[in-house]
Amino acid sequence: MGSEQDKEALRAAAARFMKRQVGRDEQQRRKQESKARRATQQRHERTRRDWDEDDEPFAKIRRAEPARPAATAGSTDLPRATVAAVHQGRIELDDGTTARIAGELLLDPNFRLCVGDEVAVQATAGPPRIRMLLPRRSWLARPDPGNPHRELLLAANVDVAVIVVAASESGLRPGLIDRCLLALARGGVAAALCVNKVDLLPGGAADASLAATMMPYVTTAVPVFHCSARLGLGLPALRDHLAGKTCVFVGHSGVGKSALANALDPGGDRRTGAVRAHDGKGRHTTSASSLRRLDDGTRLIDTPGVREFGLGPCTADEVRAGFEEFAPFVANCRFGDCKHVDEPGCAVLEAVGAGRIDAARHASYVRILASLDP
Ligand SMILES: Nc1nc2c(ncn2[C@@H]2O[C@H](COP(=O)(O)OP(=O)(O)OP(=O)(O)O)[C@@H](O)[C@H]2O)c(=O)[nH]1
Ligand SMILES: [Mg+2]
Ligand SMILES: [Zn+2]
Repeated sequence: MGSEQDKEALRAAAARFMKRQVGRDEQQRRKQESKARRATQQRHERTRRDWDEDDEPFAKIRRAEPARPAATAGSTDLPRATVAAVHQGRIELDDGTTARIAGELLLDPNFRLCVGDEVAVQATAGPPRIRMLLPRRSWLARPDPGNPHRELLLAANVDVAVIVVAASESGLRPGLIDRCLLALARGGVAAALCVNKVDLLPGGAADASLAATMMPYVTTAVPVFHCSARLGLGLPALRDHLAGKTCVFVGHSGVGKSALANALDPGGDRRTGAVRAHDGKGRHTTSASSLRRLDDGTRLIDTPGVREFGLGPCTADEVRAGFEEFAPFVANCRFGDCKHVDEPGCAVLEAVGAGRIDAARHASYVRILASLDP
C-alpha cells in the first residue's frame, strides 16, 4: 500500500493521462471532421466544375414540398392571396397590400415564404396577418450562398417556366437549356424556351444560325419563342402562351428576363440592368424574385439570374428519358443497356453521325450523364 503522497501523485498522473487522452481523442475527432469537410468541399467543387463553365449557385425544381407548418385554428376560411415579394419582416401580396406574418408561424423554424406562395390572410386593425401557407404545387430553389445545407426558394406554384436565353454573336449556350429542361420535367413544371435579343442577329428572328441552334428544340414538345424585348418582337405569341398561368422567367443574368417581364407588362416598373460595354455581360440587377399580375390574370415571376441548373439526385435513365429524340433509335443499339456514349453498335451515335440527332444535344447529354453522382 503506498503512502497518501503516492496516492496523490498517482491521481495527478491519472488526471494528466486522461487530459492527454481526451486531448488526443479530441484531436483525432477534429482531424476526422476536417478531413470529411475537405472531402465534401472537394466533391462539391468537382460537381460544380462538371456542371458549369461558371461557378455560381444553381437552381432546382422540385415537386415535393419542404416542411410546412400545419394550418392554425380558424385560418382555413380566411381569404387567400399570393405572395408577390418577400422583404425583411413584411410580405407584399399580389393585391397590392403589405402583410405581416402571424407570430405562431414565425415560431416554426421551418416556416418560409417565397414568391408565388398562396397564403390565408386575416384582416386586422393594422397590416393584414398571414395565418397559413397553403400546400405548394411546385417550387424552384437554389442553394443558400451563406449556408450550403439550406436552400433559398425562388418561386412557388409555377405552371410554366420560361427558360430565357439571349441571342448574340457568340451564340447560345444550350447546356443550360438541356439541364433546365430536365430539371423542369422532373419537377412537373411545363417549360417554354424564349430566345431574347434577336434584334442583335443579322437576320433577326429569321436568322439562319438561330434556326439551326434551336432546331432540336423545335422538334420537341417544348414551345420556342424568338423575341426582342427591346423592339417588341415575338411578344404577342409569348403573351398568348402564358395567358392566365403563373409563369417564371429563369436564365443567366443579363439575358433580359426583367426586360421581357416589363415588355409584357408595360405598366410595371421593374428595373433592368445595363450591360457592361467591355465584355457585353449583364450586371446582376434582380436580387430577389418578384411577382406581378397582368390584366388578363397572368402572373409573371421575375427571378435573379442563375448561372446553372442542378438536377439534384437524378438517375441516368431519367436523363435518357429527357432526350426524347433518342427514343426512335435506342431499340437498334447492339446492347440492351447501351448508354449511347461510346458503345460499339450504338444506333444513337450512328444517328448523331448521320445528322439525324443534333450533335450539340448529344454532347450535352454526355456531359450531364458524366456529372451525375455515381
Ligand atoms: N439588344 C437587346 N437588348 C436587350 C433586350 N432585352 C434586354 N436587353 C438588355 O439586356 C440587359 C439586361 O437585361 P435585364 O432584363 O436586366 O436582364 P435580366 O435577365 O433580368 O438580368 P438579371 O436580373 O441580372 O438576371 C439590359 O441592358 C437590357 O436593356 C433585347 O431584346 N435586345
Ligand atoms: Mg432581372
Ligand atoms: Zn446506344
